[in-house]
Amino acid sequence: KEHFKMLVLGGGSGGIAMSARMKRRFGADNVAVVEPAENHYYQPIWTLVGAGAKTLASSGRPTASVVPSGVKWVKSRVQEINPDSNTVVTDDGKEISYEYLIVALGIQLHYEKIKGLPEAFDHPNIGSNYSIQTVEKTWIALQNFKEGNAVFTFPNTPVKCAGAPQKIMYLADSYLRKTGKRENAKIIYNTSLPVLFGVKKYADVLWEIVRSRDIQVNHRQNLIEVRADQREAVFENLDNPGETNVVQYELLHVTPPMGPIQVIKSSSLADEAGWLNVDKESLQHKNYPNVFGIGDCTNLPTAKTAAAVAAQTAILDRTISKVLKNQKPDRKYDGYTSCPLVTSYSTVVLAEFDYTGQPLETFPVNQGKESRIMYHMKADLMPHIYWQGLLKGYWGGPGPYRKLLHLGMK
Ligand code: FAD
Ligand code: UQ1
Repeated sequence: KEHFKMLVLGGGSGGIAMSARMKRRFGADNVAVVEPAENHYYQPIWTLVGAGAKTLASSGRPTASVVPSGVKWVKSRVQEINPDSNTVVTDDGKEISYEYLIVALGIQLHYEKIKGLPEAFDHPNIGSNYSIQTVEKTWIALQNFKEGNAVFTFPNTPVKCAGAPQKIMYLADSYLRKTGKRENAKIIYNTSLPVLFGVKKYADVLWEIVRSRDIQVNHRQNLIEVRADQREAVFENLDNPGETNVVQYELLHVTPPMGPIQVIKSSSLADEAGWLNVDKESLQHKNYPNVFGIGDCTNLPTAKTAAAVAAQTAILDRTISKVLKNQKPDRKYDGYTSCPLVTSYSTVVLAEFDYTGQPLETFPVNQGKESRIMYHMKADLMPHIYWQGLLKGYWGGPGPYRKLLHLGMK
């Protein structure tokens, strides 16, 4: 049986960033990360991959190249977590024990919960930016589009990057205008939510954009079935259960239902809903003080993004340093999260907010406006910050820069 002082579950954004930080704290020999995937992907760029502005290949690197050197990569899937005995079991039967555990397993995609999926992805007019297998299909569907309805969905579950389901719609609108096909298109956003975006300041801007670009928004519409042969998408009206609406589509972009990771859900680390049950300020587990959580797998009541993960890495690193000294965690996570709302091939509205749902903006300008500079930040600068900063344990979010940039300003 192998033993590590610090064991990290999941080699995604949070898991790799924390592995780098824990290597500095414990020494590489004492740290291991469990991750089955051969490649690590920078998921935020998939919005642009689906719109043909970046390649899928540019979004991935071998996992071996992002696991910090000297840290042990256990190339397996975690199958069981037993926090009462400080052990985990992998799918290939290994048992690993730990002194401290960081859980960074992400969120589960559930395409199969929509009738007709995933088989419908074999048809050339349906795509989804949320998975490696389907993101390039979005771009194919967009290029194939001639006329008719272009339909975009938002499911009836929590999701990661809640802006992404509509970013691809604005890009599609831009693409169809550029290629002269917009007049023959009706763009429809069918969302399960009662709002367009959770923070009023940014929702107001998005509503202006939706109106000026002639996009139809339907609330409380939840995709339940895709009949790919007939090109029909079936939605249920969440305000009137049993009532369904069938929409004919020429292009369909699906944002799948999502939920907690099964291995967490079936362990004693989960809250009633199945998410990892952590303290929202320290990120320490509420019942197991040697267990910590980060990112999409947790029940932190903020929007699930890589930007949130970045801010959480700095807090969690600090929390763990305190726990090691038998002191109380002191720095508190404020719920910082950010969503660069791509509104065309050259503009972004940079939403940033915290637990209170109030804007918490980095730059001393009004970010509630479409901006070209912010598009470059998203498309060209952010990937470098991700690979060279976040994953190496140096980038802990823009908090310190926000304070600098606002010096001397009210
Ligand atoms: P992940 O990075 O998803 O990592 C989870 C890891 O756990 C994966 O590597 C997985 O293989 C592994 N795993 C799962 N189950 C097991 C198991 N049983 N055993 C071992 N390992 C396992 N964020 C932004 O900040 N800005 C954006 O603009 C943005 N846009 C996005 C657009 C799209 C289309 C998508 C899909 C996401 C976007 N995000 C964005 C969200 C961002 O990618 C995630 O919030 C972030 O990656 C979460 O990090 P994580 O470590 O919690 O999970
Ligand atoms: C961020 O820190 C981050 O994580 C690396 C992202 O993920 C891709 C983001 O999209 C954003 C916007 C941030 C926040 C950074 C700045 C400079 C506002």
